[in-house]
Amino acid sequence: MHFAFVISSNLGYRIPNLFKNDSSFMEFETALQLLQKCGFGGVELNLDSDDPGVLSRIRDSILEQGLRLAAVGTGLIYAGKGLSFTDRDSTKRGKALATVKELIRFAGSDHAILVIGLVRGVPTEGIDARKLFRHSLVECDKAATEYGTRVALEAINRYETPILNTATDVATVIQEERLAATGLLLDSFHMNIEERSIEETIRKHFTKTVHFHIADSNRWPPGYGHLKVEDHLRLLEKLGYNGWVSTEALPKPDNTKAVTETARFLRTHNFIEG
Ligand SMILES: [Mn+2]
Repeated sequence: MHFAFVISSNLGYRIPNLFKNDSSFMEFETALQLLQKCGFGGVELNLDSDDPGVLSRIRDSILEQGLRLAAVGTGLIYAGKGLSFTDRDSTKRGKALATVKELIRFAGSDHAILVIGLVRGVPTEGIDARKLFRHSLVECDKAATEYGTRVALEAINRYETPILNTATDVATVIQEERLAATGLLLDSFHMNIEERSIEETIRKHFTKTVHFHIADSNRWPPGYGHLKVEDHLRLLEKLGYNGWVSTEALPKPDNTKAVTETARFLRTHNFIEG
């Protein structure tokens, strides 16, 4: 089990968008140094563009800090740019899919996971969201097979999207569409809202789980709410989970403390050394 931390312009350690703002690289590198110092092995990034120059600069910065790219999130394509797999405008859907495919290629070249979360969108009335979303998933799975990337499809709580709220919803789509390169992303914050039991969900879907997000009940870093995140991690460890666990929390109490307090939590419960 390896530990990463999200850096992005919304969740995690919050920095300005790397594609819009050249000076944001200063803040990005400060964040990377802090992760390295605190004992994290990797970083998860939410990206909303496929500009090759920026992507290669991102890769260089991560490697320079001795970290690994754990995962690439795509939610900002929707949250920041308003593009999604279920938009009523086919041009917008096409742009969302093309960007995600390029990011699948980028992730694959570093053996990183590609996360499909909110890029599914929030469908408006009269849209066959199920059909559109499944079409995009099949396309992403093909690209992932081609580039040797693994796609993690996330169950997201009902307040953010009506599409695939539970782990069972996600597992069903993967099975029905025979997605070979796609597995589940379980997130403690979303499971706390949608699932009857977080532990039972982990056990039931463990063999298809390829990525894991942690945050506490209030989406603050673990230890700030009322979830027993340490029990979820202990169970993953017991089951032999060998993938990444990324902390995807709000930058609370502030950017730095979100990282240092998560590291303290992981050390206290003997998940990282130091
Ligand atoms: Mn998540």
